[in-house]
Amino acid sequence: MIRITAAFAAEGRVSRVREHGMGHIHRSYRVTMEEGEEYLLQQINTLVFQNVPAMTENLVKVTDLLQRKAAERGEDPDKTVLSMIPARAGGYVHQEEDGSRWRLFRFIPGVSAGEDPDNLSELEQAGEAIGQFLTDVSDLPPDSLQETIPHFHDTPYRYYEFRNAIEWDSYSRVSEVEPEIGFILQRSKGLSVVANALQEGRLPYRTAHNDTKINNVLVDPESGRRICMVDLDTVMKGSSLFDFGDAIRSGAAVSMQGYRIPASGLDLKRYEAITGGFMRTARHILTDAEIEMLPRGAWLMTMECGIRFLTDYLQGDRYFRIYSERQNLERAQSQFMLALDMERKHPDMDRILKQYR
Ligand code: GN1
Ligand code: MG
Repeated sequence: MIRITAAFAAEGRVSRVREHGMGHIHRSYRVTMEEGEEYLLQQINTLVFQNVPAMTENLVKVTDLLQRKAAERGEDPDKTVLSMIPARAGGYVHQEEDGSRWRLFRFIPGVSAGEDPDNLSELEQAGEAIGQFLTDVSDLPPDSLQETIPHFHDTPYRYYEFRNAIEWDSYSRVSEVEPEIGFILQRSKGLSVVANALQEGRLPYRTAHNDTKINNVLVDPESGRRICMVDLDTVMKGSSLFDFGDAIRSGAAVSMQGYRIPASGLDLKRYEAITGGFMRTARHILTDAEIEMLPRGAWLMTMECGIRFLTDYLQGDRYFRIYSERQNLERAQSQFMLALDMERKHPDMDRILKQYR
């Protein structure tokens, strides 16, 4: 790690390296220099992000814009916007002899939101951060960014991949997951409602973050205020429904006891906190149709995520990093229970949203 860090234009000598975070995709390390400067060293998962140049170009565009926006607001961009440190050999990506590819960010001190899910004001801050992000990047036309992961939130396509995984059954796991498969098949029509609305122009495409898991929001541990969004690799053409939806999926869920399988439910207080924050910073850019469909976005992101976990389980856990054998199945089960609870609570979700229009 010391040698790899030296491939970048970072000042000083490394004094400490620690593994950082629990992301499912890249491997990240927090690097502390003798003088106290800190960086985030990241090994890019090139199985997931196959077009590293496109991903890097997007990142440059997005971080440049965010830095400008932060400066306009009178913030110190170094403290509130992710920025990459150039590689000494040129560009922003360093390739090792073994083919692994690395990049270095300035480290932004802060903690991930959602660690204490009962902290409603923190969830509200996270909602605000996501809405602010969407507003900031609305200056970038959706087609000005490249597609870093094809079909990322193309739910009908995710469903098609899931059907293929059942067909192949390469790991003989299909018979074990019949109830989960049935749950998805029953809901297959609903999976294309948002995709159709986008295609037919009833919902606008926007530049979106697309991976707004609540722990991708950084907050200041002292003041509790939002700092920024991290994990910007999937910033590209998307929809406000995806960003709102994934925040609710990940930040408003509460784990439920007493089931045979891992189960989550929707906590309406957490939902309200995130919704209130999000609407405060995003309302003015959203169309009526978008606002109306936000709760459906939450359900859709939950179903889609469950389908992706289950597909990965059927395909032998190639995508999401696992720490135990059935973890992707358990992750999927928990998403489906959450989606089911959202179906029950849909009227409440609508009612709460209306208060913030
Ligand atoms: C992945 O890396 P992480 O954990 O922030 C995934 C998201 C999923 C999430 C589920 C690029 O995000 O789409 O919603 O796991 N990111 C990518 O936990 O696939
Ligand atoms: Mg992450």
